[in-house]
Amino acid sequence: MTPACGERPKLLVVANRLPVSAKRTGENSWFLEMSPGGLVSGVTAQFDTKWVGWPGVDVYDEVGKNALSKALAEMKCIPVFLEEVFDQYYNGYCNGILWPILHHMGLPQDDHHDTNKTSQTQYDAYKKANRLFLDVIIDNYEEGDIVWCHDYHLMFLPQYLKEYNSKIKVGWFLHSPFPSSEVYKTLPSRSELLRSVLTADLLGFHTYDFARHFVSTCTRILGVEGTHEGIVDQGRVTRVAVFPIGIDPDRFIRTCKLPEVIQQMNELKERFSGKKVILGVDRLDMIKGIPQKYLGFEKFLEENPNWRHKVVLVQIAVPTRNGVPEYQKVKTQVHGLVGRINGRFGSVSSLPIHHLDCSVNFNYLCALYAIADVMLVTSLRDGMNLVSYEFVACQEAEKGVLVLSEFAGAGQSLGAGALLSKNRLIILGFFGTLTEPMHRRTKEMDLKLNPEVKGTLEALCNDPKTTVVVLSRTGRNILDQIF
Ligand code: GDG
Repeated sequence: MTPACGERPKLLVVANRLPVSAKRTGENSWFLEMSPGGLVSGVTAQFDTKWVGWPGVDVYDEVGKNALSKALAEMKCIPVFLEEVFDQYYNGYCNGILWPILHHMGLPQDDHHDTNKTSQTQYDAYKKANRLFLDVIIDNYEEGDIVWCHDYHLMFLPQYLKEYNSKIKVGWFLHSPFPSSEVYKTLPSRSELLRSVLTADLLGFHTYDFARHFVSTCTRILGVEGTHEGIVDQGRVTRVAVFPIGIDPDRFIRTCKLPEVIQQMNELKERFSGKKVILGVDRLDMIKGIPQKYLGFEKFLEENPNWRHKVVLVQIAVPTRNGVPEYQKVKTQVHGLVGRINGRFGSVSSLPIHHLDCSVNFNYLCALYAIADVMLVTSLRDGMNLVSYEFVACQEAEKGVLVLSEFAGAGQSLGAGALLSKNRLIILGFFGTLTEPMHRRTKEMDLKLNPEVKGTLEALCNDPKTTVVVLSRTGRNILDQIF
């Protein structure tokens, strides 16, 4: 049935991971917690939404699966159980092969041949996982529903959905960058994945550059026509558009006003009294450039002995994808760097780097954002980077500076291009008070942004003490310019 007049359309949001965390508390009981986030709050207001995805835990017994499905149903979530394929699909194909290619890193050395046994097994598991998603959608789909597929985990799903029922409205959104065709074409299954994605009705990307790379890649690899609307193939049009993701700034602003958070801020300020605080918040992923950040910081301390005990870098390095060898390597690498830098420049009473291998709770994260003098985002490549928005939202009382890699999508959304040439000037405002004219200029430039981004930014920029700094490289050669 199509929705009656006045009814909200039904949306099935399909993503690798459901927006919940699930913990088993008994044979047939579960504790569930919804993870709030931009996407969650953004879409639920406009659509009657159901979520389809992996629940984040392996469940092997039917009793457990049924109990979890029932509990999740109350939160409008539908689980896809992926136990049999998870390792090869998620750790293998998604995060070992697709993720590095989408982030311009190319294929890991062993996977350059179609015949490679491991990558073939992973590819088969990927297809199987996409079929498991399809099965769950079929069980829950009602005529007129819109199916919105998310990210590189689900590139075969549009094709499978359309083969099942060509009338289903399908959208696909990519949260990561899309690279140039020169990088993308190293993927053995490049054509199949593109052909599948093109069966969707609408494709979304964070930035214009990613969308443009996608269109030109389709043109070069598949020989289809790219137009200003999207891709035309044998008379059929797949629309390609830019929808930069945002955050819910009010949630951050509200949290920063909670007495508990204000107390945490005071404790942090006291703890770091007399020092400037540089903050990093990233999953411990190669794309986030954490080793590069540490090398840049080391170079700064090396060249500026007078700053050695006056600045601290607090890095929250959230563990992620532990099953993928490349992630284990980067963890070892950053631990080595932290040891070396703290060993070289620390003293009994003061360490330059505070590195945490864990996440912190939301309130504490907001307190850290609020007290930081500098937020250092050094992504080598990043789809958007929400951390940079969140920092700006929390900077109510302070006048910190966001140092943002131009290789994060946020660099474009926040009007990076416009600010780049003023880069040095804004940096000079770092430890001083920002002048009114500079603020006016920042705001004027914000107004040139597209309407979706403008809304978020206007809320973020309410506080005249906050500004955005964008730098052209990854942080390595940045700190000496700041101080
Ligand atoms: C992917 C793309 C794109 C982080 N540490 C803690 C914590 N977080 C939260 C942040 C933020 C989120 O995780 C991270 O989002 P990012 O966008 O910065 O990065 P990815 O995780 O890589 O996300 C990215 C995004 O998808 C959306 O499309 O922007 O480019 O890679 O919300 O707040 N939250 C808590 N404690 C932590 O320690 N509570």
